[in-house]
Amino acid sequence: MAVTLTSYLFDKKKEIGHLDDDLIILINEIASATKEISAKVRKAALLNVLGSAGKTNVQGEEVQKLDELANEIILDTLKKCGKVSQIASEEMEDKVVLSNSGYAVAYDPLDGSSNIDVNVSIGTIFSIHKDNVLKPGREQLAAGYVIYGSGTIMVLTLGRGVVGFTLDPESGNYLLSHPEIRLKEKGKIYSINEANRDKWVQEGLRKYVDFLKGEKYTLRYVGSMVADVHRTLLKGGVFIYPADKKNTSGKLRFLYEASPMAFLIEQAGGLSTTGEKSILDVVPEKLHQRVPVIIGSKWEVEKCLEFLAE
Ligand code: AHM
Ligand code: MG
Repeated sequence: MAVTLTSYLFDKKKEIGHLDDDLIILINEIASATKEISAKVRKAALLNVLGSAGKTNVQGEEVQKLDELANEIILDTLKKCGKVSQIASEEMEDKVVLSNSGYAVAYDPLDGSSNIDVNVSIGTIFSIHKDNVLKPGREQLAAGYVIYGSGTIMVLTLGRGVVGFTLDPESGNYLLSHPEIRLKEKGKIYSINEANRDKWVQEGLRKYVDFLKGEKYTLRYVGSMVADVHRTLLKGGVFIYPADKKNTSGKLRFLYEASPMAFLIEQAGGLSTTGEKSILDVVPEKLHQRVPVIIGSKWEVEKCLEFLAE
């Protein structure tokens, strides 16, 4: 019999101390919101929601109509579910404070926006803390993403390994399809926007990428973090968004991109680093702060650190 997300969560309650009924309800509510987003993504070209919303977000990036729609679906769900203290979103300048205690959720409603209009994989990323969103990644109680690819898959960690659920279009349920996601110790793929090579601040990074080429690695770069991390989790290798001359702390945001993805990668047996320390040890000061990201298989991340230290 297929295991639904809900039955999986109730089953894990005995093992995982912090997994209480409220957290289970919250994760289920987030899952429901992503089902709605998945349906909109699949029909986007018919709903007239493709293209730009005609404005820029707090980071100065162009907002897509579907970004806005996805943000509203999740925001509405979180506000109504009664379990949430704080909400932070890539699409909102300030956090929403609902109460002093409860679960704090940071999310990127639709990551990889530039891929929306061309029907390439995009995703929703979420991170759950106790009470306050502005906390180090290591204190996350749960984190995950939903990839809207050829199928819709939710990948989740509760701090005890990583599992995946595939949305069954017939029953409308997320069903356990990846009971244990473990990263390979070493892969064959590197994933970085190499067009920025001349702008990278560290010479060691250029040498590292050249080294991987010499080792016969292949390059895969979707430009949707969710898709690039999903592939890295399942096939191994390394995903990097480094600091460059334009983005001096990299491009990816800590709270709802780097921190949840680093938690998933480390929980699957991989490593994460900013180049200086584990991404999970960064203490965030600002809601939308950015951080360099190097995540993936242990061998590649350790090798990268060796090159950066030279
Ligand atoms: P977004 O949140 O505005 O979609 O931007 C984040 C995305 C990531 O999904 C992806 O890894 C990165 O931007 C790609 O950036 P670039 O086009 O500079 O390579
Ligand atoms: Mg994003």
